[in-house]
Amino acid sequence: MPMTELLAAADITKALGAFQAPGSFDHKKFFQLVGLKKKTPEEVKKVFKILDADQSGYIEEDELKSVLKGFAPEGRDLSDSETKALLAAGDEDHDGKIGAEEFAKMVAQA
Ligand SMILES: [Ca+2]
Repeated sequence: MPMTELLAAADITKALGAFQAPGSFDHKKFFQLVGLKKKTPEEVKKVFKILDADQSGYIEEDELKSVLKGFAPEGRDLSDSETKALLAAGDEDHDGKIGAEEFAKMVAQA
């Protein structure tokens, strides 16, 4: 499923544009700008499944690094420090990856 079936293309463009500067990524503001906050738990789960590119059931570190590309192909890669910060923000059970429930919590707390 393309991300634009779940989120408005204009919101994705706006959210990606807000964090173009390296090191500027803020997942809370991003989730708000991209419209995720307003989505139902079912829709948030569908977004999670798109970001879980290899369908492993988790968003691993390499998928986090390219998480913005999951929203649109022109999204930039996160820097290593942005990737680590994002993982640390969501990885409650410290298994080094983000599960669906952890992702839903990140969105809810944004
Ligand atoms: Ca995965």
